[in-house]
Amino acid sequence: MANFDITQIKGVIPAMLTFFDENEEVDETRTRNMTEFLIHAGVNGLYLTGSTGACFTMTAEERCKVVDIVVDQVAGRIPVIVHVGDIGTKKSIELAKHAEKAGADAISSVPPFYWKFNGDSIYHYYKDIAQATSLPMIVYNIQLAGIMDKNQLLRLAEIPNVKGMKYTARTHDEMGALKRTLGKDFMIYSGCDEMAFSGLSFGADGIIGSFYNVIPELYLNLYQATIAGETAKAIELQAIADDFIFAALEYDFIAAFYNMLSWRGIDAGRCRRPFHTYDDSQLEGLKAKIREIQERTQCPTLGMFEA
Ligand code: MN9
Repeated sequence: MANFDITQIKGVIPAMLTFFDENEEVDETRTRNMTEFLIHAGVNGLYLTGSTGACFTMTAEERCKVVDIVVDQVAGRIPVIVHVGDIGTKKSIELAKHAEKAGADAISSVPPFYWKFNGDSIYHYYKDIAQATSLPMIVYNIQLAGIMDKNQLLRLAEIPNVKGMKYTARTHDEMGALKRTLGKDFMIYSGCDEMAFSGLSFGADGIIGSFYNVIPELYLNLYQATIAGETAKAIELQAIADDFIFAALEYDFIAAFYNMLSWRGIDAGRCRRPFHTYDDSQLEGLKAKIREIQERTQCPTLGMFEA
């Protein structure tokens, strides 16, 4: 049973990494530990088995296993969204049904990709999945992928059970217009961590992204400052976050997250290939950059990374 209504899902929501052991198998202990770490940091929800969670490297059974572990560990304390996207509708429906049975609060999906599906096929993909459960569906649009335009998104928003949108883009004019058109109860989540302040300023109810795995505290402060109207503070925090993100983007950043977590004292294990597990010695430049940003800004979150 879901514990939260979609309108209660807002704030800072990490697109959670998936944790593996030395044999690249889903690691239950590490998954539970990371869930606790994020809850104690104060995050407002979790987004599971998305692209940051390496879902396209995993079998359906493995994805379900991650959902079962995290939902059990969360135990209703914060909302859980499960990404069920895949290229096959039938596969996504199975993942969606499992998410509902497991006790997730919402599902989400990227559109089917690889083949260039037309608007009708994409519409039916979402409709079929949304009808398969009673959970709210959060459509995931990556503007840069160029798969769905504004009219297509508005059409999807008419499907019963489509109650929100994760919108990843570096410009927010269209996202703001969607929010104004679809209204306050249609939830919009900005999905570009570099643009969190902008997204929130243009009406997003929350932010879902990968960097909230490693610097959740900084983004919680940014979110609070933004909703409190403390613009100067929010912009300053976004600038610190951006320096951090741009440093990480020099690397295979999803892979580097596992090392970064270990610098915060969390045993994150290895990542699943083709994500390349870095040896710390390959990331000396990144470590030095984080230290430099911390010394310059005195940001307490960055102070939690071992020097
Ligand atoms: O979940 C992520 N976007 C994509 C949202 O994966 C396309 C972001 O968190 C990015 O990883 C981040 C870095 O560019 O903004």
